Amino acid sequence: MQQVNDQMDSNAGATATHCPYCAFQCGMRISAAGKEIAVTGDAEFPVNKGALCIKGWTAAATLTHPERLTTPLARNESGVLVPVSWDAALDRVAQGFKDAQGAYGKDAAGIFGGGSLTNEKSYLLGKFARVALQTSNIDYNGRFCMSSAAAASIGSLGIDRGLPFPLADIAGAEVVLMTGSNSAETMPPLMQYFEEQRANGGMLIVADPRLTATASRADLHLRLTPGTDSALANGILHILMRDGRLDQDYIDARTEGFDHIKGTIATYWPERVERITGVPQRELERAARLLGEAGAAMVLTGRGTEQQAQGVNNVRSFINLALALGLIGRPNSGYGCLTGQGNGQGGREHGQKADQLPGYRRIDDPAARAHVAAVWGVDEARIPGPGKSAYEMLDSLGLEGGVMALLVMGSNVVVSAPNARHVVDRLRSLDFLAVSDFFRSETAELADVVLPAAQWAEEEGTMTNLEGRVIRRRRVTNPPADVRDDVSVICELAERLGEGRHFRYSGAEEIFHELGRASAGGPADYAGITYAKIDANNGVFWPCPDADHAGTPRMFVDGFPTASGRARFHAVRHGSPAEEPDADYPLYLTTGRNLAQYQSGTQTRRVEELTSMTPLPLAEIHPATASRYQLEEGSGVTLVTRRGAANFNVKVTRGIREDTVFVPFHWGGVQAANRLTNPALDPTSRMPEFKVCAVRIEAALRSNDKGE
Ligand SMILES: Nc1nc2c(c(=O)[nH]1)N[C@H]1C(S)=C(S)[C@@H](COP(=O)(O)OP(=O)(O)OC[C@H]3O[C@@H](n4cnc5c(=O)[nH]c(N)nc54)[C@H](O)[C@@H]3O)O[C@H]1N2
Ligand SMILES: Nc1nc2c(c(=O)[nH]1)N[C@H]1C(S)=C(S)[C@@H](COP(=O)(O)OP(=O)(O)OC[C@H]3O[C@@H](n4cnc5c(=O)[nH]c(N)nc54)[C@H](O)[C@@H]3O)O[C@H]1N2
Ligand code: SF4
Ligand SMILES: [Mo]
Repeated sequence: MQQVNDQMDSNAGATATHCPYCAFQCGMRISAAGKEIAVTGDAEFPVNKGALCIKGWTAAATLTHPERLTTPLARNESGVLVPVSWDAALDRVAQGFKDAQGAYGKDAAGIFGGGSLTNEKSYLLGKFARVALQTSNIDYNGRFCMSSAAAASIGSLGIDRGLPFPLADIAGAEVVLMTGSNSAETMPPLMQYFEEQRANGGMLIVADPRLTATASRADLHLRLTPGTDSALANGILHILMRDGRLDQDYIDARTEGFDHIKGTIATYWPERVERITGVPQRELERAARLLGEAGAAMVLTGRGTEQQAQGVNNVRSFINLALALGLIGRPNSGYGCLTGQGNGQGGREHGQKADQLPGYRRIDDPAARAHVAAVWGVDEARIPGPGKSAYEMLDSLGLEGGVMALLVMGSNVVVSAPNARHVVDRLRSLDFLAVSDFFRSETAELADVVLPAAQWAEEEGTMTNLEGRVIRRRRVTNPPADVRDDVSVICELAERLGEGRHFRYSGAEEIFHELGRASAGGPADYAGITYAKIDANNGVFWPCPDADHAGTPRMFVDGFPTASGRARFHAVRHGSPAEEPDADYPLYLTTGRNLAQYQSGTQTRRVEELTSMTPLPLAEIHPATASRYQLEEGSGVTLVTRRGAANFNVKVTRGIREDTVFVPFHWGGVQAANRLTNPALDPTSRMPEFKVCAVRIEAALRSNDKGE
C-alpha cells in the first residue's frame, strides 16, 4: 500500500521515527541495510533528547526474529493452526463475523483493539466496527490502562489529555508529587526531566507501596498501603486547608464545588489518615508543607493510583488537591496522567472505545453522531450506540447476548486481562476468534485465524505521545513478503463484508486527513494537523483546529472546557478495595512492571538482551514475611488468590511493605500474574482492580518452574 519512505535524513543518513513501545515515544534514527537494522536515539527530537531505554535500543530485534509470523494461519479440521493464503484467511474471518451476526444479531461481532495501534489504525478500527460490522461492541486495552484518569479528568477539567503541558515544564516545578508511577523503570528517559528539576532546586515526592527505583530518587517517599490513595490525597488537602495554604483566589475565580468538598476533607485528619494509609503523620505534614510552600507544583498519577475499582475517585482526589492549590493552567504546574502505551493517548481519542466517536466525542451525543456520519457518508441511524467495556466484553464471550465472533488487534488478553483463566474459558467458548499479531501470542494460540501484521518500522502512521504531541511513525523497511499491514487487512475485510466503498484509501496519510475531518470540532481536534506540519515542528500538540493553528502545548491557561468554564471539585470518600486481606488470604497483592519487559511480553520476551536481564517473574517479598514462610531469595513460590494460583521466584527485598507482595505481569501460563487479579471494576471507568487484591503464599513447590 505504501512505499518505503524515501525521506532519509541528510545528517544522520537514517530515517527519523519513534520507538514501538511506551508513550514516551522516544525519537529514533533507523537505518536498514538488508537484514541489518541499526537503531540510535534521535538527539534532535526534543522529548528524549537522544536517550533510549534498553527496550528501545533492542527494538529492531523483533523485526527479523525467527519466530515472527510470516504467513496467515487457520485452524484445520484436526484443530491445528496451519499456513493458508491471505484470501482464505480473510474469507474465513469475514464468514466468521457473518455467521455470528446472522445467528445472533449485529452485536455478536466484537473488536478488541489496543493502544499500540497508530491513530490511523485506531480510527479505522472504530469505523470498521460501526460501518462495516455495525456492531456496538468495540473496546480496547486502554480500558485496562489509564481509563480512570481519563474519566476523572473529563469530569473535573472537561477534557482528558494525559499531560496538559509539555514535559519540559517538569524541570521548572519546585515540587512534584508523583503517585503510583515507577517511571524510572517504565519511562527511563523521563527521569532526565526530574534530574533537571532537582538541579534547579526542585523536590520530588513519590507515593508507592514499594521503594521503587523511582521512589529511591525521591526526597520524600510515602509508602502507602495499597488501595488507600484517595485517603492520602484527602489527608494532604486536609492539612493544607487547616493551615490556610490554599489558593482561595484561584478557587473563587476558576473552580466550582469547593464548598461541597470541605466537609469531607475535614474528616481526613492526620491521625485517621495515618491509620488508613500507613503513612506517618510527620510525612503527611511534610508533603503538605512542601506542596503548600511551592510556587509551582505538579501532581502526576500512574497506574498504581488508577488501576483500582475506585481509580476514578482516586484521581479526582488528586485533582482536587491540584485545584485547591491553584496549580492547573499555571506554568510549570498542574495535574497530569503519565499515559503508558505507545499510542495510549491517540488510541483513546479516535473511536476504538465502546462509548466513543472520533475526536474524543461521545457516541450518544446526537451532534457528534451527525457530524461523524456525514464524514463517513452513512446514515446517522446506522451508527450503533455504546457497547460493552473491555472486561465486560471478554466476560460476555460465547454467552447469550454476548460477543460470538471476535477480532483482537493489538492486545494479548490471555496474559493482560484480569482473572485470566476465566478470560481463557470465555475465549474458548467463542464461535470464532481472529487475532492479528506479529507473533503467536498466548491469545493467538487460541485463534481460528491468525493474521500476521507489519510492525512499527514497516508501516506509516501517526502516534500521539503522553504530552498530546502528534508525531510520525515512518516506514524504514518492508515487511516480510507475506505479511500485511493492519490498514490493508481492515480495508480488505470491509470489502468482504460488502462495505468496501467506505474503506478505500491511498495510504495512511489519506486516512489521517479523514480522521482530522471526523475529529473537527471535537475535544481532541486534529483538523489542522498534517504530516507536513508534524515534520516541520517535531510534532503538533492537539487541539489544533485549523491549518493556521500552531497546536496547543499548554491547556487550561484561560479556562476549562466545561459548561461553566470552571474546573469542578468532587467530594471523594475513600472506600476499601473490593477485596482486602483476611485470615485465608492474609496479604495484599499488587502487580506492575519490570524495566526490561513490556506488557504481555509478546515482543520483549523474544529479545535476548531483555530476557537475559529479566528471565523470570520475581515476587517481591519483605524479609520478615519471607522468613515467616521460610522463603529465601530464589525460592519457588506459589501465590494463590480467590481466582487462581501462579508460580514465581522469590526476590527478598526491604523495598516492599511487610503486608504486600508485588509481581510483574509480563509472563503467561502458570507464571501469569493475571491468574490472580481481581476483575472488580470501577463503576465509571470500568477499570479492573489490577493493583489490589488479597493473596496467600503457598509452599515453595515448584522451584524455578518456568511455566507451561
Ligand atoms: N518497562 C516497561 N515500561 C512500560 C511498560 C511495560 O510494560 N514495561 N508499559 C507501559 C504502559 S502501557 C504503562 S500503563 C506504563 C505504566 O507505568 P507505571 O504506572 O509506572 O507502572 P506500574 O508498574 O504498573 O505501576 C506503578 C507503581 O504503582 C505502584 N502501586 C501498586 N499499588 C499501588 C497503590 O495502591 N497506590 C499507589 N499509589 N501505587 C501503587 C507499584 O508498586 C508500581 O511501582 O508503563 C509503560 N512503560
Ligand atoms: N496484572 C496486571 N495486568 C495488567 C496491567 C498491570 O499493571 N497489572 N496493566 C494493564 C495495562 S496498563 C495495559 S496497557 C495492558 C497491556 O496489555 P496488552 O493489551 O496485552 O498489551 P501488549 O502486550 O502491548 O499487547 C499487544 C499485542 O499486540 C501486538 N501488537 C503490538 N502492536 C501491534 C500492531 O500495531 N498491530 C497488531 N496487529 N498487533 C500489535 C503485540 O505483539 C502484543 O501481542 O495490560 C494490562 N494488564
Ligand atoms: S522509554 Fe519508552 S519509548 Fe523510550 S526507548 Fe524506552 S520503551 Fe521506547
Ligand atoms: Mo498501559
